[in-house]
Amino acid sequence: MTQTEIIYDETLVPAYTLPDPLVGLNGRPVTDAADWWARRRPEILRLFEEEVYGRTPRQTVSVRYEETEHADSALDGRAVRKQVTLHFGDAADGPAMHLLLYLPANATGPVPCFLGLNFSGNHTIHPDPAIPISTEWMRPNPQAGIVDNRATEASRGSSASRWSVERILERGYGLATAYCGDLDPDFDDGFQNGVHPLFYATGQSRPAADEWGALGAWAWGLSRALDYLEMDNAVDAGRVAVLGHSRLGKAALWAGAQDERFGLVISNDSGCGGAALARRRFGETVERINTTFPHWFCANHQRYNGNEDALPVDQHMLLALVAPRPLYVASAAEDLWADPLGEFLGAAGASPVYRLLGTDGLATDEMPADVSSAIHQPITSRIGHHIRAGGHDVKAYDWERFMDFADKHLTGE
Ligand code: GTR
Repeated sequence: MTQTEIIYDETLVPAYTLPDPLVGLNGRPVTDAADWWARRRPEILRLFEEEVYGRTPRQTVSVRYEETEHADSALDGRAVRKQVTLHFGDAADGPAMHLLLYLPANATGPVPCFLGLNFSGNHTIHPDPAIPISTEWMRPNPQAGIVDNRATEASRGSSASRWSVERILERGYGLATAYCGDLDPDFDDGFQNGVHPLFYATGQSRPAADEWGALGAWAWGLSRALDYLEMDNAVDAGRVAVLGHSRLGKAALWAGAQDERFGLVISNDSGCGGAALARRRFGETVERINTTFPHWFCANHQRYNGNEDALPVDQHMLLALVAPRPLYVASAAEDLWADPLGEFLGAAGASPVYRLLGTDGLATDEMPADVSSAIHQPITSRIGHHIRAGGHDVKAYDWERFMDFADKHLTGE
């Protein structure tokens, strides 16, 4: 049924029953960890592939790594900066992802790293003049210096408030980032640009109904960035936290669910198609997201427009795919479009799988009476969570909590 009104009132959330992550499609309960790994986890992963994000191609493409820049003393001596381009496929003008890497200059060994895609080019995350302005297609954003879908010099540093670069370095972490549009520009072009065409079979011109969309391509790119980090001796690739905000939080979760090499997975305000339960239909709904962004999910996902109860999964099961690795779900109190409570309940719903696998999951199942009563009270069990005051954004507060959580669960410091 089409829902025209957006629900922003808890009393209007319809009654729903979540699929149980610990009961198979055939009704058989998961008895132990071995049963989870052998049977239920692959089943849930397949359901997300076929019904939600689309299948990531199993085949590989050739990747050529080109270090385009390296400075041992960047950011006033605080950082080592590296810029590496990953060229995908054999064509000279094929898709390429430009990875920017900052590492603490005073590191005495390989460092743990945060890895996340950015919305508008590497040059927006910091005013550092050594970062080239991205030449890729950008979504319109005149205030941020995007003109005719291209970045201008005015966009340099425009999202610096979302990346606590100096603090990350100070706390002993590296940061790696790339522009999501390097992998797939964020508009619906029938998947002619970006990395999708690299994988088309002969005669194929767009992904099949159960094949990946833009979120899938972004998640794939995060794994390719990790391939690079694994080869860089200055990085402790066993301790890479994949993270993202909003649509890129959805991509980070999908990457972390599929690729078990990620040591920690962090979602910031990821909302619908991210950490928030779809069945609540609070804020953004499946139909709304599939209509505004028809290229994000696979075509099969459209079946669930106004029909969330028919989904064989819900987003708590995406989070459960990260288990038993540490997972952090961050929300913002005023970001009702992303359904903060639905994100909390997604985290809580993943908890039984964490417990089955011998960890504590989310330390509370208690739903906050209302979002505002839970502001700035981070939970730091194996599934971590906080609700920040304010709206849809990434703030210094979020980064400090991510690093506290990484200190506890990723680096053990
Ligand atoms: C919104 C979209 C959300 C979220 C957000 C963002 O327009 O409806 O799902 O992804 O964009 O990425 O900032």
